[in-house]
Amino acid sequence: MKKTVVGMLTMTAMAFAMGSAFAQDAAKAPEMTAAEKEQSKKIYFERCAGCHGVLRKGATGKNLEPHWSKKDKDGNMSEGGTLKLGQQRLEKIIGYGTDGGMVNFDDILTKEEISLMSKYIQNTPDVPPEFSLKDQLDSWKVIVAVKDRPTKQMNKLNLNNVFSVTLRDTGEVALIDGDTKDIVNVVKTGYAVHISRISASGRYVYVIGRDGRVSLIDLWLEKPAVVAEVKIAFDARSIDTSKFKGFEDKYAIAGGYWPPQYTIMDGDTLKPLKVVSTRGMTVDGEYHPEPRVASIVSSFIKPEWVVNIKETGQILLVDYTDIENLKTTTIGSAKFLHDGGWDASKRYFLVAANASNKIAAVDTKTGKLAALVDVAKIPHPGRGANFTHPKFGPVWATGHLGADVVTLISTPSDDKKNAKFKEHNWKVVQEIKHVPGNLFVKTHPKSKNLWADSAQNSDKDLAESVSVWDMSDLSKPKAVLNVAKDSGLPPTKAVKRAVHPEYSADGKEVWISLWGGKTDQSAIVVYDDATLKVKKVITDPKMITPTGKFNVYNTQHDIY
Ligand code: DHE
Repeated sequence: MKKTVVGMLTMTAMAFAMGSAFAQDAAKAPEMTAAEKEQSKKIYFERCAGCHGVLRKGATGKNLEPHWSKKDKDGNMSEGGTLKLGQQRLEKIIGYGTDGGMVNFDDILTKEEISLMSKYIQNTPDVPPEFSLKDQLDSWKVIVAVKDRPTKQMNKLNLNNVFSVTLRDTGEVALIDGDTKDIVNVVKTGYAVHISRISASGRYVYVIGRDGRVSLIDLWLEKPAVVAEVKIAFDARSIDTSKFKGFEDKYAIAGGYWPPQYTIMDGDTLKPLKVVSTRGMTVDGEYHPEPRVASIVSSFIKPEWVVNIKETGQILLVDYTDIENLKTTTIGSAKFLHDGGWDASKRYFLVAANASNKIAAVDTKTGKLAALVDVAKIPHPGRGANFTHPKFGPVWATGHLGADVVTLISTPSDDKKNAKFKEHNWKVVQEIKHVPGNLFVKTHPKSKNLWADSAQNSDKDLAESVSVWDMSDLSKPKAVLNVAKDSGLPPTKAVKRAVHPEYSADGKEVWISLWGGKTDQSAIVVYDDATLKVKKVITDPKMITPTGKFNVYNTQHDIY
C-alpha cells in the first residue's frame, strides 16, 4: 500500500514539474519563513482551496499557480500566473475582490494576512500527502457498536420532521425537533461541517466536515448522538448512502477534495471498505492531478451512486452491487461540476458545471448524458426545485451566483398528460428575474411557492433577504422577505446572510438560516409557506453560524 501511495505522489509531482516552469518561478517568488508558510497554508486551506483547488489549478476560482500557460481551442497560447500579477495587484484582488466573482477578504483577513497570502501564492504550491485505506481505518471509531444500539426508536420524536442543522463555525450539527422547534441535541462533527444526508430507512444521519470527518448519528437513541466516526480525506464536501431496494442503509459513500478520491463504507459502522482515486483525464482530454469529488447522489431506480467529478467534468455512475469488482460508467459532460439534484421523475440527475455556465443532465436509466444546457453565469442550484409550470409542464429550477435570474429547464415526463411539453425538454423555457448571489432555490410538491435566497449578494439588505414567487403565476411580482428584520435580532454591522430555504416534512413551513458572524447571535426563521408570515424564530446561544438544514423526510426521499 505504502508503495502505491509513494508512486502516486511521485506521479503528481512529475505531472506538476512537467506542466510549469516551477524551478525558475521559485527563484523569483518572495521569500517566506517556515512559520509564515505554515500560517499561510492554514489560511489557504480554510479560505481559498474550496474555489481554487489545493494545487491551485483553478475551478470556480482562477488558476493561482506562479506561472501557467495554456492553449485555446484554436491553438493560441496564453500565459499568466501570480508572479506576473505581482505582490501589489494580488493584495488588491484579495482585499477588494473582483468583478469576476472573487469576494473581498478585507473584512475577514488582516492587512498582514493579505500580504502574507499574496506572497504565499507566488510560491510553488505544496503537494499535500495522500490518505490511504489504512490511514482511514486507523482513524475509524465505533462509539456505539451495532449490537448495543436499540432495535426500535427509543425516543418520542417525530423523526420525519427532525432537522439536522449545520453549525458551520463550531463544527457541530444541531438536531432540531421540527414539530416543537426544540433543540434535541448538539453533536460534535468535523471542522466547518458541510452537509448532512439521511439513510434510506430514515434512521441514520451522515454528516461530512470539510476536514473529511464523517459522523454517523443514530436517531433511534433516546437522545440521538454520534455512534461512529471516520476520516476519509483531508478536505471533503459530499456524502450519501445506498438507497436502492435491498441495499437500504448498507453502504455510505463520501467524496474527497484532497486527496481526490471517494470512499465506500459500511452504512452502519462507517468501516472504510474501498477507496477509489478520481485522478485522470478531463473532458478535454488533459490529465488533471486534482479532480475533486463534488456532489454525490444515490439513485432510487438502480443500485448506483451518481458521483460528479469537478475538474474533469466526468460524471460517474458507480454500481455498488459488487464493490470488490466495482463497475463504473463514466459520462463526459462539462468541466467544474458542483451541486445538483433529481428531476421530478428521479430518473435524470441535473448538475451545475458552474464555471462552464452549463447544466448537465444524466439519464440514469440509460446511463447516458441526456443534455448539456447553456444557462447564465455560475449556476448554483443546491438540489434545485421541481414544479409544474403552467405553460411548459414539468421544470427544474436553478439559481445563479453570477447572474440575476432563476432559470427553468423543461424536464421529460412519462405521464401522458405531459406529452405536449416534449418539444420543450432540455430547453430553458423561462428566466425569472432575481438578483445575483443566489445560492439555493427550493420548493415542495405540496407548495405553490418557489423560494430563493441571495446570500452572496454584495448588498447587505439583499443578502439578508429571500424572494418568493407564486409558481402558478410567475408574472406576479415576487415577495421579498427581509429575514434579518423578521428575526427581531438586534441589527449588526456584519451581514447576517439569509441562506438555504428548507421545507418541513408536510411542506407547510419554510426554514431559513440567518448566518451571522461567529460571535453574533444567529437564528433560524420559520415562515408559514401559505401566508409568508413568521411562525417562529429559533435562537439559542448554541445556535452559532447555522447554514444548511436537512429535514429528515425531505432529504431521505430527495424532495425538492
Ligand atoms: Fe457547499 C452542497 C461544495 C461553500 C453550504 N457544496 C455542496 C456540494 C458541494 C459543495 C460539492 C454538493 C454536495 C452533495 O450534494 O453531495 N461548498 C462547496 C465548495 O467547494 C464551496 C464553494 C467552497 C468551500 O470552501 O467549501 C462551498 N457551501 C459553501 C458555503 O460557504 C455554504 C453556503 C455554507 C456552509 O455551511 O459551508 C455551503 N453546500 C452548502 C449546503 C449544501 C452544499 C447547505 C447542500 C444543499 C442541499 O440542499 O442539499
